[in-house]
Amino acid sequence: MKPKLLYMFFLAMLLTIIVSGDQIIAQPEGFNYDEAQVPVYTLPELLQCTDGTLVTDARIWIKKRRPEILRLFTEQVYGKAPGKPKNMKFLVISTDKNALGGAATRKEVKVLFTGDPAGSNMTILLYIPNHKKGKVPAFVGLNFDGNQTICEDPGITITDQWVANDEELGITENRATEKTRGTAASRWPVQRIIERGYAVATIYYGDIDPDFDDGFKNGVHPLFYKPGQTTPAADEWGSIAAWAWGLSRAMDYLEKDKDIDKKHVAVLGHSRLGKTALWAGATDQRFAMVISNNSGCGGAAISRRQFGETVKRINTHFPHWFCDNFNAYNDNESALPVDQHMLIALVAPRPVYIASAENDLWADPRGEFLAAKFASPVYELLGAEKFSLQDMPGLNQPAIGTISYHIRTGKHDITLYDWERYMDAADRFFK
Ligand code: GTR
Repeated sequence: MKPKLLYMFFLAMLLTIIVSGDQIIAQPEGFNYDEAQVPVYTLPELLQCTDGTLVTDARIWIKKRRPEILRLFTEQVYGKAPGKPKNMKFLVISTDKNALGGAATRKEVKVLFTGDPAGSNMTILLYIPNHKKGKVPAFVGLNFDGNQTICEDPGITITDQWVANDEELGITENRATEKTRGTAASRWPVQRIIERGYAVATIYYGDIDPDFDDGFKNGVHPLFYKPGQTTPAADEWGSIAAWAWGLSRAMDYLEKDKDIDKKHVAVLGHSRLGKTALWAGATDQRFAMVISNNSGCGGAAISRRQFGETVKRINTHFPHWFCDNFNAYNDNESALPVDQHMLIALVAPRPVYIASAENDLWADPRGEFLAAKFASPVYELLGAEKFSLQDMPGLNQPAIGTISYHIRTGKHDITLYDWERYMDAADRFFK
């Protein structure tokens, strides 16, 4: 081999090792990643009520089966959440009409859950395109590390809530620093969203409930305890339901904002926040479109497949995410009265977008695809367009419809590619 060829050969080998190494890190060991090892399973009947009634028309779905499925997910999986707090108030804490070099108006709105400015609250960061006249459609989703991470914009208030320590970002005392500005910008292509004519709203999920298991002492749970209660009951909300509740409170605000077209607000989220977006969309029908980005186990993936992350692993690793009743299904998925295609069906007939990533085996891309496909009968029953795919599409070949799906190349993440597709779908349904 010529030296140049030899060099290129070694470079290629090195890259293969790095790429496969990335995959090993991303997919914990000791779990099934082999399609041939997926157990034979039977999904609960989507269109048959628990009492045997067949769901033969839209009325039976709306009046009987949908509420039943919603109740089963509530009591067995995510937990019951309260409604809108009586004394909640919104406080606009900053406005900049000339943000992003004049392209957008930036607002920050504090949601005071009890009305008390010193009490529990979350901050909505909102960008509205300046080039559009009248009300605009919007995307809303939670972020992982604070509003200041989504964009370099120095005007964004840095969260003062608990954040996870991160050596690289210099976070040691669970407090965010200046250094974190813009660190999640690749996940939030704000300029591009604005350019395409959409508003975007986001909230740090730790404002609603910090993401660690503290027995529900912090976050919003204690605001709603009955006298003497110290922890949610077995069928009451875990953190995912609390985060979804926060998204509904953001919707309470967006409905009132004169710049937002409240009939066209899409809720989206990545990973655990994708699970959250699906649950928010299921429980709150004001969300006109629901987007699940790599949501996996407890999100869009079929639990019974036990491919990648399992119910037991998620419940033991993240004991605060779901309600305690969900533990009964550890190593016992077949006993679940629901599976995740039924969660997607709760969104019907509103547009839903399920997205996977090629290397994200932990989230079971095929299980996410199948859940989208198996939700289709409800869309058809309600007179909406049926899912256009029989089999999984090729990489980067999006199928945009009332039920949309894509699997892109790359790892577990939310990227510009994903956002462009979500906006393509929104262009179709919101314009
Ligand atoms: C993982 C978890 C997944 C997913 C992910 C994330 O550790 O197992 O269910 O939610 O975290 O949210 O990034």
